[in-house]
Amino acid sequence: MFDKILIANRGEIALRVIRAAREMGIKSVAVHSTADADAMHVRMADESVCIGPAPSSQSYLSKAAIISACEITGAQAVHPGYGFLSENAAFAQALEDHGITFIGPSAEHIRIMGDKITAKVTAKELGIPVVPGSDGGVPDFETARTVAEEIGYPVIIKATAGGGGRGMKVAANATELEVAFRTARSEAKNAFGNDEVYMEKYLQRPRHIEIQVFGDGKGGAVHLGERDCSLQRRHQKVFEEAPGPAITPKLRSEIGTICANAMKKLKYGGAGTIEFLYEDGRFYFIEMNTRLQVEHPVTEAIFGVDLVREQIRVASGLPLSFTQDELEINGHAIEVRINAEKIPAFSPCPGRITQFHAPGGLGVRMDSAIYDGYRIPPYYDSLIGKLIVHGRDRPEALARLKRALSELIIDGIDTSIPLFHMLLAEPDIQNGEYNIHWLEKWLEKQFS
Ligand code: MV4
Repeated sequence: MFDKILIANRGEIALRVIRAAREMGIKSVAVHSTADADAMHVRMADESVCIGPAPSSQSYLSKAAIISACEITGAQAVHPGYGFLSENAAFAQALEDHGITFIGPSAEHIRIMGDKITAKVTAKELGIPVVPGSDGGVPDFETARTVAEEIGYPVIIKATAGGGGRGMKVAANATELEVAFRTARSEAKNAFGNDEVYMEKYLQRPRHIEIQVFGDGKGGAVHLGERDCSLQRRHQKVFEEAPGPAITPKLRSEIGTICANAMKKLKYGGAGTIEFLYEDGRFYFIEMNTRLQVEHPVTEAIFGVDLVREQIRVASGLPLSFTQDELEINGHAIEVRINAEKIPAFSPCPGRITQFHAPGGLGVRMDSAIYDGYRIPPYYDSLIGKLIVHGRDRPEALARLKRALSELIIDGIDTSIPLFHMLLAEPDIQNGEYNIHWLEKWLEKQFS
């Protein structure tokens, strides 16, 4: 096992990793930009190194600065958190070249899943159900029309190099297809410097369901059920829950087994998330994330496992500390993302927090790096905390969330907290009846 690890991240996820390390008797090294000298992750780590100026391109994204920080401090491994360098194959490779362990999957697995077409082809070969569509890139409009006639309208055109929903176009018929195809290509070229696009059958009212997987890197793998992350605004998740309200034990076991078996065949190592669209009882693979996700705590709550601890164990060559048979779902968990944003425009709202009080009590977890008097720097993501509640069932989790939100005080800045009070009053949310379009439609109704 490692003696010391470096956390190449900031904010709540840096604290999350430091906590797991400390419980395992591992020393932690924080890295920070000049703008984060007073950040909580710097105070909580055993050691810290300043790695550059405020812009992340010169600090949290600087591979050379992070590798130097490892060498200065003697850190044997790096946990990348999420975002920043967490899915950067070149970073994983550079660490390996310097004899430092990347706490995550192999550079090769990151690379495969980072390319949307390769990921989809690989998923299909591994037995994962995928959305019907083109097998690879669509080079011209004639091909696009042939594919569309095969799979049937509506179709969606996606940029191979896209992500986070950017560069997608929907076409309902052949007339729309011509415009959609040409627009998608030119937008992809402009946005990503790569005009390759592919096509899929457009699913009209799916849920976003993602399966948590974990591999030991040696051919062993398990799944930890699903999270329903359908409540999104502009491809930013807002509210996540596990188990998914629409997923039965039979569906979970079927798709979970498929995913775990696929990870065994790949010899995947570490935490991963396989994203699906789910509609009318069927799952359709869309992409795989080769990192720990923001919403991992809802899975931790219902399974009672520490996913970061498992990541560190597997990276050091130890086996997972549980088998599939030992994993059992206990109750229901919900996470809401607390952002420093002004509703309804969702405009970032950095500034000084004059007062902070975290909620507590049974089944309440607040992961945040803010404190009284903390000044949120304007350079980074607007996520300032996550409130996670766990109850014996979904109604109890909802009641607990409402209660915990009523205790939470964040003064001095605008946050997304009022949005959650409103959401919890909605019958569709109380009944778990929502899909990927619900939130944007609701926001339209509320605020226009
Ligand atoms: C789709 C889709 C419908 N049909 N693919 C958006 C982000 C990217 N990861 C995949 N996305 C979608 N792909 C097919 N074939 C609808 C979306 C989509 C979406 C997916 C998940 C969560 C929120 C979404 C919001 C709009 C569109």
